[in-house]
Amino acid sequence: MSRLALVFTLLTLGGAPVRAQARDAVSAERVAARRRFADAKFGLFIHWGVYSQLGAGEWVMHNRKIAVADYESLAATFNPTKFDAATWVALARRAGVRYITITSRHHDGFSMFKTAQTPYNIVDWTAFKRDPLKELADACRADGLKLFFYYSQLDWHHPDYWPRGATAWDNGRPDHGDWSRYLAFMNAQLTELLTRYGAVGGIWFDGMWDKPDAPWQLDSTYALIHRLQPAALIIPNHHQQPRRGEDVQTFEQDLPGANTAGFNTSYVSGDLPLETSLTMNDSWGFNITDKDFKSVSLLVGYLVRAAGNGGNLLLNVGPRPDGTIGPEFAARLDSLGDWLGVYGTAIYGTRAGPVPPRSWGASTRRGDTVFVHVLDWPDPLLALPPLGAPVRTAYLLRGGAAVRFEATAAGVTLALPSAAAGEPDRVIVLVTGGRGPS
Ligand code: H79
Repeated sequence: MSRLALVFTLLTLGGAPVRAQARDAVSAERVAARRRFADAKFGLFIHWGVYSQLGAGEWVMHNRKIAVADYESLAATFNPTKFDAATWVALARRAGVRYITITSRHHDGFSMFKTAQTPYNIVDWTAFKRDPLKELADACRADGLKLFFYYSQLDWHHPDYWPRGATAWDNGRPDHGDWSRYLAFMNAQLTELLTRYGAVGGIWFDGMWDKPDAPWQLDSTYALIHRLQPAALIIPNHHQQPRRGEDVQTFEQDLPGANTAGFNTSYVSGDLPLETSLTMNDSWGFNITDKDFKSVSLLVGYLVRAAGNGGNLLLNVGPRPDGTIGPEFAARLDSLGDWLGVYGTAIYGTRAGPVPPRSWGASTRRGDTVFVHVLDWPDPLLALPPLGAPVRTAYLLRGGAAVRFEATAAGVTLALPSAAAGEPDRVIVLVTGGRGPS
């Protein structure tokens, strides 16, 4: 009996319920891919599709109760002649993201890639005739960026998405359909995405919350994905506790464990990588009237607090229908890249630090090096709880000036230098371990 089989047997012999994850035999490739994902810390989310043309977000078909036939006409006019994958990848690089996650098919059901499963795709349905996901996959590979595909399980267009879920409306579809054919359609599309675009980072599922109790047969879909690409991660945005076969726990518009959005779970996985997805304004898909853009310091705060919670930040842009990314998005991404150029060592490759996230900031760590991120603290002294290891030296990340500190049994007090103008995060580097300061 292999060691794995023995563990299985021991776990199940007692008859006690075993947590799903304990039964999940995770391949070495996925374990390594999860570690690389957690190291990456910062990704770029891209919501782009037929809906971008109406400039009212990716839910416009639902919100305006657009009939399938009318949306099909809209889809036929999608022609993003200014799309250039290399330009997007160059922006992503400047921003300092380590991966891109792009909508391959959103709830509107339109495939943004060449697919043999339906003519309702960008190559066969539009005058554009190009496959932007192929171009993006090639550009990402050339630049060493990982590419993930967002894939909606919910579909407002496909006749076999039946019975319909919570977001259904009378949009002209027949009142019948074949669910098993829908599952086969999805599995066939996923097979295309995992065999025609080289090695992908993984699949980011969304929309299962429309019919949480439907027979999704996730086990077989997940097994298919793991078989086709053993290092591809499954990132489900179902707002529930992670299930067997899944690799990352997501939080939509919230930091791990928080639920300001109203649909996240307070459960936080202790062993899976975490990811917070966040809009830069208030919309995922291009929204021409939404100018409610977050400031650069607020975005830095999200990146720092996500990392301090042990998670990644997946920050969204909604490109215009012509394929360009608006200046509000680009300027913020450039600024974040500039910030990471100085402070990135306190983010990339880190894990949650010894001080739990606080209202003043967060801590990250890499090995014996602890990074204290002071985002919002007006006083000259900052008291930390015990760090679990003596502090050998303390210095400011920017410039390297020594930081005075005092360690007692009750914790470590730092004497903070004042923040430079426009500095959203004062990062104090604590080198810990050994026998402590002499
Ligand atoms: O792609 C972006 C959004 O379009 C998609 N996820 C991000 C990344 C998303 N949209 N909405 N949601 C996720 C959550 C929606 C929840 C609700 Fe409902 C839809 C609340 C009310 C309508 C689910 C379905 C709960 C009730 C009905």
